[in-house]
Amino acid sequence: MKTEVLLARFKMMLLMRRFDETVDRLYAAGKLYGTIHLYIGQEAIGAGICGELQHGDVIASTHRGHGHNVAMGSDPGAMMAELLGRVTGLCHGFGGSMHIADQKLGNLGANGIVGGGVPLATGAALSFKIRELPYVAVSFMGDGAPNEGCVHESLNIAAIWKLPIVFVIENNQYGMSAPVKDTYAIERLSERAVAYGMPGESIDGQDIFKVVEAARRAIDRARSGGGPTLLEMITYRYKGHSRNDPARYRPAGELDAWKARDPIEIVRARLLQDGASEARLAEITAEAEAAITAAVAFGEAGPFPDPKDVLPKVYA
Ligand SMILES: Cc1ncc(C[n+]2csc(CCOP(=O)(O)OP(=O)(O)O)c2C)c(N)n1
Repeated sequence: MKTEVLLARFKMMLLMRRFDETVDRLYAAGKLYGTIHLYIGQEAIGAGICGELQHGDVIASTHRGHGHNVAMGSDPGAMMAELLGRVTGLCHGFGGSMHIADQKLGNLGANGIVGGGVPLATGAALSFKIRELPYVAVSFMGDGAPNEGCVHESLNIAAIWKLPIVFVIENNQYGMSAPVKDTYAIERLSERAVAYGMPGESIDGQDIFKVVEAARRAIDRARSGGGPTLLEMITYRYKGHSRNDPARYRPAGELDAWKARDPIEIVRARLLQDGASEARLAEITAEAEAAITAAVAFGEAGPFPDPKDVLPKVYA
C-alpha cells in the first residue's frame, strides 16, 4: 500500500475509533436512545475491505455497523445526528444506530437481525449479475450469523450462480456472551466454504495489510466472474456486546492480549517505519478528533423529528 493510501486508512480507522468512543460516552450520559454495538478493535477489517471498493459497489452491514459506515465515507456529522435521533441524520433520525444506512454511498444498511444483511447483499449481487453491471457486493456478518438458515441459503445460491459477492465473517470471538468454540465444532469458520464450493480463507483481522491482500483477491475474483469467496477475519471486540455489557464472561488478560496487537497501532508502526513523521501522525489524529467533536455539535444542534412522520417510514 502506498504511504498516502495508508495515511488515509490510518485516518479512517481513527475516525471509526473516535466515533465509537464518543458514542460510548454519549450513551453513558443518557443522550442516545435504543442500544449501541461498538466496532472498537475491529477497525482494520472495515477500513481494509471498504477501502478496496469502487464506486457502484455495495455493502450490507451488521448490528455493529458504525465502523462500516465511516469506512464507506459517510459524513460523521450526519451519522452522529442519526444516532442522536435528529432529522439531520442520515435516515432522518428514524433508523438510529442499528438501522443506519447510506445508500448513496453503497451502504445498504445496518441490520438488527443476525445474518439479516446477508440475503440483502446476495440480492444486490444477483441484480448486478442480471443487469451485467461490473459491481461487487460485500456482505459483513458476525460469527453468530453463519449458524442462521438465511446465511446458508445465501452462500449456497451465490456459489451456484457465481454471484459477484464477498462474504466476510468478523469473528470477534463471542456472539453476545457465547464463545465461538462453544458454537462451532470446526476450528476455523472459513472451513464452511468447502461445503458451498467456494474458496475460503481465515485472515488475521488485526492486520490491515493481510485484510487488504485477501480483500483484493476476493473482490477481483467476484468482479471478474469467478463467483463468491468466504473470508473469516479473526479479531476481537474491545467492548462488551452492547450498551453497558461489562463482558465478565471474558477470561482475565484476554482483552489486554488482543490490545497488544491493536489494529491502529499496527498501521502507526508501519507508517513510522516507512518514514512518516510523528508530527504528521499527530496532525492526522488531531484532524480525526476535531471531525468527531464537530460531528457531535452538528448532531446535537439538529431538531428531533415530528412523531407524526413516523408511520410513513415504517415498512413491513
Ligand atoms: C435472528 C436473530 N437472533 C438473535 C438475535 C439476538 N442477537 C442480537 S446480536 C446477537 C449476537 C450476535 O453475535 P455475532 O453475530 O457474533 O456478532 P457480534 O455481536 O459478535 O459482532 C444475538 C444473538 C437477533 N438480533 N437476531
